Amino acid sequence: MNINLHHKSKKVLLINPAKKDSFQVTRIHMGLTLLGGMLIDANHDVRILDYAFLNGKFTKIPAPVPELKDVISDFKPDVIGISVFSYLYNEVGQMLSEISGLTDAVVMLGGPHFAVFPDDFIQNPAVDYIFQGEAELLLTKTVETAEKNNPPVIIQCPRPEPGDIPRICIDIAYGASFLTDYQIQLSRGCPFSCSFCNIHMVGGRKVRKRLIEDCVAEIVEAKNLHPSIGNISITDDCPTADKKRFKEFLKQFIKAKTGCTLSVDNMRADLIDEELLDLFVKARGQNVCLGTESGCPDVFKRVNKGLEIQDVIDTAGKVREHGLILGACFVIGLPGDSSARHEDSIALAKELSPDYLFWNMCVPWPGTEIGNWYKDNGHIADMRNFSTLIDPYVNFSDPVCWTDSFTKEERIRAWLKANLETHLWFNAEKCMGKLQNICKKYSLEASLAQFLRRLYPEK
Ligand code: B12
Ligand code: SF4
Repeated sequence: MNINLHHKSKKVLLINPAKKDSFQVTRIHMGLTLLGGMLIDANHDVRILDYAFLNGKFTKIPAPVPELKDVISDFKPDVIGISVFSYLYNEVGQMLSEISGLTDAVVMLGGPHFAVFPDDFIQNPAVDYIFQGEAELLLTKTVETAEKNNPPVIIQCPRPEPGDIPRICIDIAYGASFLTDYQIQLSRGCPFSCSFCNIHMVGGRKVRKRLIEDCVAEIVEAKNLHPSIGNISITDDCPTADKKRFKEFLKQFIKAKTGCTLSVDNMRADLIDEELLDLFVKARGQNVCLGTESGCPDVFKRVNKGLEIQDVIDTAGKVREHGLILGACFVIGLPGDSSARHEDSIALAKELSPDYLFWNMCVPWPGTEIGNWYKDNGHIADMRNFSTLIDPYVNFSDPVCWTDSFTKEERIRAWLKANLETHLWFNAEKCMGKLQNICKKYSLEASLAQFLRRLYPEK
């Protein structure tokens, strides 16, 4: 342990806010657990309050979720750090007002939001520091010298090298003893250039590979300390960017006999082969989620994935042959998409018949190829507070981009139709009336009938 004796130990409260929606998070915020662990190593006292995790239905925490005001009055933090997702923009604003009425702790913001909206919150008097990028190399020093600032100090962070990426520390998170799903990154960054992705502004195009031995040792230690962990989630930007290395991880994970299952958030269809799937099954791998994007060949090609729809179909077949859970991730409204072309996506989803599926609404993040395309060819609304998914109770916000040939209303119809026809997403028991009304409004009675036939096959 690297104890810094030159500075007084600080009390640091790290927070991940959440919406009161039905989005379920089973894991504890990666960035906060890394940064918190680093601060602990530097002899500071740290707590993590991850409301996305604590509010999750699957978290099963028996006690009430701690309220921010109680935590602040009990823990009395010197520094409060908040992680900002763009879709939680409003919640962060509200939290900042609440905090300024409760404490004069120094407030720091960081997180993925600042990759796309670097100027946000600069005017907010409750904020003292804003970190842009990965904060590992600069946070400890900033905490140790923290002071109130108006306007906030903007800190542009250099990306850490793999050896500088610390271990995750979950012990300091409220509710950690109820954690069942432990997430880890074996690498950061991705060399590919999908048109909708802003990886060059987040993890970067260079893949920073951590030592496999260190990653496996970290998993083993986490499992020993927290027997409640039953699954390990790999959340790399592109875990199979180096296939050989990922296979090596699988071999070492199998040898480690942790007793945990393994899941991977996303894998490119062209970087999966038989040997990888065999090892994945031996490692108790559960699922493979493929970026299917669009079933229309022209729209798919324009994503720049460098593969064909047929590659996705072939890989999905192999995933099935290995008895694994198949996931698929579509995007509605990519450049070139239209109501008619969306039918190809629905057809592909029906052909693949995955076990789970996401119909994401397109978000033209600034700095991406599609962000530029929408500037020239369409309309862009505010991307803050927007969730790319429709929820099971038919709540959704308006699409944040559209074109004259694929309008906002047509996109909403496409969203509803896809979710009705390709999986059992909507909670009919709780929102049948709402579903009926919206299907009438968008002339989707036939799709609703299809949905109900699959939901109640016996009737
Ligand atoms: C794994 C993952 C998830 C996981 C786990 C997320 C988690 N809570 O840990 C799950 C599946 C739950 C998830 C959910 C969502 N995700 Co997600 N996810 C990712 C992914 C692939 C990796 C995240 C990660 O672990 N990164 C590595 C760690 C180290 O980075 P980090 O957590 O951002 O933290 C670093 C810095 O941001 C900074 N930092 C972060 N917080 C703070 C706070 C302070 C005070 C400071 C100083 C610094 C700091 O320092 C950290 C260390 O380097 C990223 C893509 C990416 N490359 O980041 C998308 C990404 C973060 N997700 C995204 C989105 C949109 C979502 C959802 C909103 C999905 C939706 N419904 O629409 C939800 C929100 C969940 C929530 N409320 O917590 C977007 C966010 C875009 C944005 N501008 O906000 C990203 C960037 C993907 C993308 N390119 O679109 N996600
Ligand atoms: S493979 Fe994934 S991380 Fe890489 S550019 Fe494409 S979407 Fe982004």
